[in-house]
Amino acid sequence: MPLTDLRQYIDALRELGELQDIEVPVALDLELGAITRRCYEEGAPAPLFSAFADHPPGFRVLAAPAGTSAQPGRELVRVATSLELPPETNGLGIAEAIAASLALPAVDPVIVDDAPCFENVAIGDAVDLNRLPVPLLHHGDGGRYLNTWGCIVARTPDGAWTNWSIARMMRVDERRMTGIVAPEQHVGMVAKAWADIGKPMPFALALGVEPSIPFICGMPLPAHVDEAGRLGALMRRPIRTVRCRTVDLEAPASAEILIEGHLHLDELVSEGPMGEFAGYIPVEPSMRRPVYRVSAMSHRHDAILPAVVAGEPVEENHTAWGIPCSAQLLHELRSAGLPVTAAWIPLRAALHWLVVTVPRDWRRRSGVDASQALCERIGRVVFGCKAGAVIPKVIVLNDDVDPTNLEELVWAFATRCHPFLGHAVFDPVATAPLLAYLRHGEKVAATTGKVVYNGLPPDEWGEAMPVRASFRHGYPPEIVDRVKRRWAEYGFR
Ligand SMILES: Cc1cc2nc3c(=O)[nH]c(=O)nc-3n(C[C@H](O)[C@H](O)[C@H](O)COP(=O)(O)O)c2cc1C
Ligand SMILES: [Mn+2]
Repeated sequence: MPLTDLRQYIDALRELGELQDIEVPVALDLELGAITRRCYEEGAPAPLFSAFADHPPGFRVLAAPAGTSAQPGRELVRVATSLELPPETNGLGIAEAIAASLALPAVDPVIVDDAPCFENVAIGDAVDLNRLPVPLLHHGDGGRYLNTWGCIVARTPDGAWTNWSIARMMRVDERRMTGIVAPEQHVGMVAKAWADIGKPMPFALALGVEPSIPFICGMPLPAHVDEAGRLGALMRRPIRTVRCRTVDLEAPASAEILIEGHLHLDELVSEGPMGEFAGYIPVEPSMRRPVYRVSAMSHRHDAILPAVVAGEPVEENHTAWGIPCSAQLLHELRSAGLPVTAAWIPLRAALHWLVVTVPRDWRRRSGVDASQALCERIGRVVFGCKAGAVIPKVIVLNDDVDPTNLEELVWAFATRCHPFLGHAVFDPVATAPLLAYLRHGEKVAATTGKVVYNGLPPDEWGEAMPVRASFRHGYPPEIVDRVKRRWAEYGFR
């Protein structure tokens, strides 16, 4: 069943035991954020808040829309459901499905005549962002964040490229917002193209859209690729869009709330800090960031604002940015002719690690004969593409290791990496400035040192590998079967 709006997704979550309706009034001031953090950390269902102790009625908030679940075997059920995959699909399965769609032709969106968000429309001076239930998410945030999960639509002045992406936005006052507009991100590139012709950038912010959209907004596709067409290919149907009222853009027609206006790169106000994907509220105080001036706000009756409370893994940065990022890197590595079994950003590594696994016969398949040379090639591909801009550390392992299994990963990294032989070091190399440990000068220069840890067997072993001394790997199948069969007979329960 296609899930073409947020309300259908909420119903699907409720049926899967992944939704908690919260009817008692909850404070927008920190209480909502604290509840949501606890949900992430315990794998509890996504909270749907319908009343606020410190805000008038009329709106709801859905938080943790793509958090992980404590249900056994269903850790990523919210992600899988958002992408209309079976609820048990694991991380590698989700990444493979996204990567496979990159080989398909784009399916462009269709423009529909009307959308539910136009049930209530305010234009110009009538706009009041304070009507929305905008929470104070973390104790220490520099403001209230209106956008943590919305789709920002931006189009180049020549009309050739329409980008959809996620970047946080803080409410400033009734008709202004501010947020991160990084020059290396596509919204920053499009805004620069408008600034070059002396104009502010028209934008639309679609909040509370159909559940698949945030996953394409978080995906680091190459520049000049329209996210909407890629999502159409992934979902095997065109995404519905609708014309905005005050800017020449189309936005996802499923939006609960639609905000339109112009981004002024030359008008700066203070923004942040805010709890971030690496797991910290940075020590840097607030920054000067550009202003989004709002010209229209539309919303459905009883509209639902989505909320992500970024921080220690696992939250949506790790699922909706990290998993599509894994998929894009898998695609880039394979397109470069490398024999890669899996490319996976462990959810708990907060996009600071990428694990790449290769089959034992990688020499024959790649034409490369030394493991360090293979690591160098992997590093050139990863660190040379947009998706790898954020990744500082790559771990290369044989594909007997399941990179989604943290116990196996810790053991393999600890026991297979020589402390100083065989790693590929790249220094300096371009970086996204968001990494948690970067020094101030590195953030300003947007360069740092990066590394590919070589966890492959020593070259002198050839294709030989030590036998894994474990129940699962170290015995003939008939012994494993016999032990499993007789387990209760031995007296174990
Ligand atoms: C929940 C969530 C929040 C995000 N917040 C930001 C942000 O504040 N700033 C930013 O530059 N990227 C942020 N990202 C990552 C971008 O969405 C990602 O890099 C994406 O590739 C950007 O789109 P683009 O490739 O079209 O530039 C966030 C991703 C998610 C899923
Ligand atoms: Mn893009």
